[in-house]
Amino acid sequence: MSKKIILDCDPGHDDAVAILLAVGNPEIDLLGVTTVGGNQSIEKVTYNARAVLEKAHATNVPVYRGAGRPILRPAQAAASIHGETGLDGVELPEPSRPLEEKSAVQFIIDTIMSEEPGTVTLVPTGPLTNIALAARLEPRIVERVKEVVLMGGGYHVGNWSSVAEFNIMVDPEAAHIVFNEPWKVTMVGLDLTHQALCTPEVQKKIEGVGTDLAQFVSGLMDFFRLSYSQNQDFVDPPVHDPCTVAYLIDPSIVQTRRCPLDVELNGTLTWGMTVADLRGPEPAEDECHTQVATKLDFDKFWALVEDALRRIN
Ligand SMILES: [Ca+2]
Repeated sequence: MSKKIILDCDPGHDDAVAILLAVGNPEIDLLGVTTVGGNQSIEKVTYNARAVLEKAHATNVPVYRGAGRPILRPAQAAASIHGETGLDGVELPEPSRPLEEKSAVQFIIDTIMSEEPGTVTLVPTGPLTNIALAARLEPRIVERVKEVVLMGGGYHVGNWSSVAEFNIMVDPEAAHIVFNEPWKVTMVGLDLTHQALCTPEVQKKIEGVGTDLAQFVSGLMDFFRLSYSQNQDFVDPPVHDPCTVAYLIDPSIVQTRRCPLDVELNGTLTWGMTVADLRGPEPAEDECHTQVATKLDFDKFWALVEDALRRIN
């Protein structure tokens, strides 16, 4: 049985790969893509989401526009990593399917409330604004959702400050809401995603798929490599967001550890830091609803991405 997901994203080079993995893998039933202001403005990332789906011939997937700014704080974009368009480095096709009228938050609520309880997974790969607003507007989604598997945070590292990761730092209040609701939350943070490096060998395999789409992904990776080497001191770029989808397709690809998890809102140096309590033995499932991703199976992960690209067309 395929897994129903809503991908809540801010494309974004790695968000684009997450979309393609969700579209191309038969285990995933992508109910919709919702967008949130993050890597770039809400207008730009929404256009990008539609264009990536167009590129993947997935015009059956609806796109809903979400929050353009965080709950309390001013918006900030990641142009240093994703460029002025949010998807610099490639040419995007004109989306043929119109944007949906309904808001992203309403779509998330309506979908979870109308599908069978325990069947829809939320996969946020941008700031958590939409997810937090949905939980506040319709609290019943918290017990109806299957789980939340998010890209964000890190238990040992940051990237937007020394201790905070971009998605969480942009809207820490939203992250606070998401971590503190009693649904099952898996944080796929930087500790994990920094293992998902697009090495030249990986990129060659992607190009070996031999399609226009594979070339498109390679173009994204060229730009991502350049921006990560210039701004984050990486040789190869970490492709964060598809790690969430890979975990849902095959949990053996991503090892996890249950632990209490929260976000710092008030620290003068540490706001936006995700705080994982890793002391003591791993708590039992009924005692702890949050977990962090720890170790990636690199080969299996990239094989899944390659396989998804082969299946599209
Ligand atoms: Ca993202």
